[in-house]
Amino acid sequence: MKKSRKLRRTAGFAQRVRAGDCLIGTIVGCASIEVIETLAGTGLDWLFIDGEHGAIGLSDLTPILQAAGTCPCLIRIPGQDTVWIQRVLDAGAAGIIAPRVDDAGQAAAIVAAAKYPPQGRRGVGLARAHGFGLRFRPYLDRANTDTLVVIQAESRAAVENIDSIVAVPGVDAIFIGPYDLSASLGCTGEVHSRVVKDAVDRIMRACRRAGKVVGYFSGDAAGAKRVLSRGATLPVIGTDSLLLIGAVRAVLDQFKAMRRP
Ligand code: 3PY
Ligand code: MG
Repeated sequence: MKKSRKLRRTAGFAQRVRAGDCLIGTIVGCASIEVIETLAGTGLDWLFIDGEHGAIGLSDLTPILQAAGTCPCLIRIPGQDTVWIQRVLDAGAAGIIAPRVDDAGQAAAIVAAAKYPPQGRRGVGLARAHGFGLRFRPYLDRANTDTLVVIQAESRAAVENIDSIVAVPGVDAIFIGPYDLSASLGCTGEVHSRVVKDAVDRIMRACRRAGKVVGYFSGDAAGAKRVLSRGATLPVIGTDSLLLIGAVRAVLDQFKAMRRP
C-alpha cells in the first residue's frame, strides 16, 4: 500500500504538472546526498537540481537521483548542451530545465534531444532510467510521455519571441528566471521592478493563450504571490543555501531575543 502510493508520486508527476496542479519545489545547488535526501522527505513536491549555477556535475546525477528517491527531480542543464540532456534523462530524471532559451529554434532543438524518435532524436542507450536493462521496453514506451521539457524564458529576446516559443510542440512548461530577465532588461537584480513585472506578465499571457504551465523562481514565498495569483503553478521557492541561511538566522534572532533583559 505504502509502496504504491510512493510509486504514484513519481509516475504521475509529468501528468500532474501538465494538468496544472500547483507543485512547489526548491533549487538544490549542492551535491550533498544527505541534503538532497533530507529535502526530498520534507513534503516538497519536487526538486530543481541546478546543473547550471550549482556545484553539480554529470557524475553527481546518479547519487542525487538515488538520494531523492520518489521525489521527482527536474535537472537544470548548463546551457543547452545535448550531452547533458541525454545523460540527465538516462540517469532517470523526471525531466530537464533548459536555461536561457531565446527563440523557438533553440526550444525545438531541446525538445528533439529530449524525445525518442519519431518525436525527437534522443539516443537510445541502456542506463539507470531503463533499470540498466530490467525495464528497457517499458521505459522506451513511456519516456516521451513521462519526460518533462521545461524551457526557461529569461531574456528580452525570449519575451519578444515568447509566442513562437510556447507554440513549439513538446514544450511542457515555461520557467521564468526573474534574475536573468532583470539583467537582460537593464535592471540587474531588480526583480520587482515595473519593467520585469511587465515582461513576466507578457510571458504569462502567452502561456495562458497556449495552455502552457508557468514556473517561477522566488527567493521566498512572498515573492511568488503575484505570479501565483496570475496562474503560475510551478513555483520554486528559495534554494538549499537560502533555506539554510533563513533557518539559522531565525534561530539566532530567537536566541538573541531570549537573552535580551
Ligand atoms: C533566474 O532568476 O535567472 C533563474 O534562472 C532562477 O532560476
Ligand atoms: Mg537564470
